[in-house]
Amino acid sequence: MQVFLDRLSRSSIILIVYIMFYYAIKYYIVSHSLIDVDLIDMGAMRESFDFGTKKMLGHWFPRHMGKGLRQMRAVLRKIDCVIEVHDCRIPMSGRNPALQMSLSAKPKLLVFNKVDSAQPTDKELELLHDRLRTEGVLDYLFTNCLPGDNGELDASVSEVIPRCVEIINRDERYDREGEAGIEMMIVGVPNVGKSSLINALRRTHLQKGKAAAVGRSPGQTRSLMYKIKVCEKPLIYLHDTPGILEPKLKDLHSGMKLSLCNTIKDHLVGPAMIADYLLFTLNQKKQFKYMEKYGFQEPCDDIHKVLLNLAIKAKKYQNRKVLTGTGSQVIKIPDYNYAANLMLADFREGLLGKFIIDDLDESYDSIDYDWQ
Ligand SMILES: Nc1nc2c(ncn2[C@@H]2O[C@H](COP(=O)(O)OP(=O)(O)OP(=O)(O)O)[C@@H](O)[C@H]2O)c(=O)[nH]1
Ligand SMILES: [Mg+2]
Repeated sequence: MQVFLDRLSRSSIILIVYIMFYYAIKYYIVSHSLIDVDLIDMGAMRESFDFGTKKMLGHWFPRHMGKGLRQMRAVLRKIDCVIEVHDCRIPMSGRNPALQMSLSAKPKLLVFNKVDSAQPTDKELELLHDRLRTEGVLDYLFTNCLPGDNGELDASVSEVIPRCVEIINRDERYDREGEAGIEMMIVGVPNVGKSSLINALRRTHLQKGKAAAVGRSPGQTRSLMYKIKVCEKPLIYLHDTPGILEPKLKDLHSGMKLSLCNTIKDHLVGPAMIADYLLFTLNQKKQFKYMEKYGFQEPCDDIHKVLLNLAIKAKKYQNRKVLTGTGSQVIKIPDYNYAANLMLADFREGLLGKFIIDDLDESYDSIDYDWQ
């Protein structure tokens, strides 16, 4: 009996060692063959982006946007100047024609915020200037509302109020004798930094703390915030508004660019699809910082390989139930969703390159839009 037990325990140890060895080899082969994915050469880069069967992006026009628009129209009469804020990375596709039309009656300053993430070249500044001039837009500024490492705000913020005052004084309709202060409204698509600009202006001109809530994801400001004081001399109040998207997006490329800049909730388009568009854009724009960031030897234009690589490197897997001949089994597969979200977060933090996404020398048709 003792001999039998000894043999049994010896053979079970051998069996366990064998199984462990088998799985170790299998894991090594699978993980290494996936990590060393064949990253393809530059010749095979995509010329255009295939949206597949996706003809429409998920629309995001929640109730708070409709309410915000109504509130904006209600106070518009009292407003002396509108500050229209845009994400500088998408100076063309990020502009909402519906908003532009509804507020066109008022003097306006266009602010291209997040200039730190766009880092426009002289050539791009020239192209943008020419485009804006053809639209009759001469009043525009670039701002960065994020404090620097020393905690100081960028000098661009202090240009906003003097420029608005100049625009208001130039306007013949301005006659507010006896009124207590100038009232301005800040508008734009979600997440471009409207509330951040208000806080930055308060800090610059009043040395006061934050008055408007700021957040990383779109839809932070959900209803109009009336009369936030931003300057004492002259006395200026700003109305903060919720970001408003067009109910109907202009085209798929504009929609994807808006998604890349986090103005549309990611789940409406899908992180993997946005990550694919990001990869396509990075390669098109020859922004290859991602190679160093993710340890690739060469550029790659295949989102499946990239996401697989990132998920395996981060050891992120998902359990997936599959049916086999002997019943259902749970297997681990690399977590694409985690990898896609990681890529998007890296891009939005500027870790994959800081550049203008729109092609400024490409023809851009501003569309007639019935926003009512
Ligand atoms: N890189 C960079 N990020 C900025 C700048 N201004 C704001 N942000 C960031 O952009 C994000 C959105 O800022 P908010 O001020 O909440 O934007 P918003 O337009 O008010 O957003 P909604 O209220 O959702 O429409 C936050 O994470 C800010 O820190 C900027 O100049 N540069
Ligand atoms: Mg806000």
